[in-house]
Amino acid sequence: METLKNKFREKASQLNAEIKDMLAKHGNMKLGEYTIEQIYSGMKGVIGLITETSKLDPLEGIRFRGFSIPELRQKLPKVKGSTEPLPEGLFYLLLIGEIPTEEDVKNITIDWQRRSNVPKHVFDVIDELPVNAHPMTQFVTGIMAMQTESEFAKAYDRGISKKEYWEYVYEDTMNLIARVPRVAAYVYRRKYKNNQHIEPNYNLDWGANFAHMLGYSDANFQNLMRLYLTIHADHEGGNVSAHTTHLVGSALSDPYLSLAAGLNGLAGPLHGLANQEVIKWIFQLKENLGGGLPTKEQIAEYIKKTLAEGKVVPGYGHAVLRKTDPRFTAQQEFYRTYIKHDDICEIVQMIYEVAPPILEATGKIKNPWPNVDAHSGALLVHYGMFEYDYYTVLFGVSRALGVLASLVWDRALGLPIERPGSVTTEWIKNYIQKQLAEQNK
Ligand code: HAX
Repeated sequence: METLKNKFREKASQLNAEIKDMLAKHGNMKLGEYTIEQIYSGMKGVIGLITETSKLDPLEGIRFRGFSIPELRQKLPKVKGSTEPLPEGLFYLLLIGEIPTEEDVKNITIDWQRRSNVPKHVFDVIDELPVNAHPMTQFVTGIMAMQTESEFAKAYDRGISKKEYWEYVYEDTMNLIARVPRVAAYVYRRKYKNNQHIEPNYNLDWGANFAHMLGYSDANFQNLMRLYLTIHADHEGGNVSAHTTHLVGSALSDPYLSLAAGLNGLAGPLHGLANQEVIKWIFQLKENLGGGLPTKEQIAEYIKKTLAEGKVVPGYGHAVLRKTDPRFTAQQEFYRTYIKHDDICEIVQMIYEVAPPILEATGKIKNPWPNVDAHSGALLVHYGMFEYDYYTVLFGVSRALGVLASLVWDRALGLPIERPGSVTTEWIKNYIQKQLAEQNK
């Protein structure tokens, strides 16, 4: 508990000294150039952010502090009898940069249990929303209502030194992570289970307790949650949810406001909402064919129809990745280990065999391979969670780990308010004319 904070203090002070020295010596070194096309295509490939927690390689996929997903499944502490890592361990790794011991992880579990009380008004505010409001709307509303608890906002209001910012952001981060599963589970039980809520079980770890509060007692569902919450946590800094949390935090909006903003970005269908879209798309495919398992030919036809209607094939493509997402592969392995046979998971596998050449043949899709969202829903359906419009909330609970660990680092490194330049198309046109005139001289 205090040891984690002290350990972070040490790491942050080391890195601050290194950055200061590096900037003094190499601050003027050029990193690269970018093109006009990159500006019009969402700044892809333009390096403009510092994110310490993870790095995405287009071919290899994500590495959390240098560790790949298969390495983490091996190295991070687990509960006895489980093959899946505890998300508490991933959080420690993201924050501190080292693989934690079992004791480090146990301390985090206990600390989060201690901090997990959600004030009643948060549930009251959620209850004011119509029950048919999207689960992400209810979840984010709950987080916004919980902003009354922000230690950072209170401390800033009292007046604190810049040097102390990270300490309060750390406290908010730990409180938020402790509390978001409770809010998320409340939304689930309110919307789908007649408001029959389940009290937390303090004998369980963070992921298993979340599964319990959702109403799932199967040991393998608990394992799935541990894996799910670990692999969805972080994907370097430029994705919409991470970048938004960082950007809003750069104005010194507190972690509650920053996380809520990031989660609103996660709720977009090109980002985290793709996980619900995948299952919706598969259910519609099955329905169109009158139920049962489709053939590969039928799946190919359905993909072509989706493209012809000007829609995206959900779960495929990525802004950075250019190969199968290792988060997809980890879920495939989970299926093979724990489930072995399930119709929807088999359809996911068939889509994986059929979709990439069709997507590639369009000639414009840069990455025809599946991303994390292509598989996650099928596993949830297997364990009885059919309510696919809830899936992005699960993603959001996990994403809180990564974006909040980064927010603590942002304040510890004293990163300033973010303010990239922008230009008009008129400006670009004039710039091109000037460059061409220069060249023709
Ligand atoms: N189906 C159909 N068309 C696709 C496509 C897909 N799966 N992926 C990309 N394209 C299209 C784009 O819409 C774009 O078309 P236009 O030129 O007509 O605008 C073209 O191919 C080039 O896009 P790109 O450069 O390959 O991809 P982007 O970096 O612009 O977008 C996306 C990346 C992930 C948004 C995109 O691949 C997509 O829409 N995929 C489907 C939705 C999805 O699965 N999103 C989840 C991504 C992972 C994630 O963030 N999870 O949270």
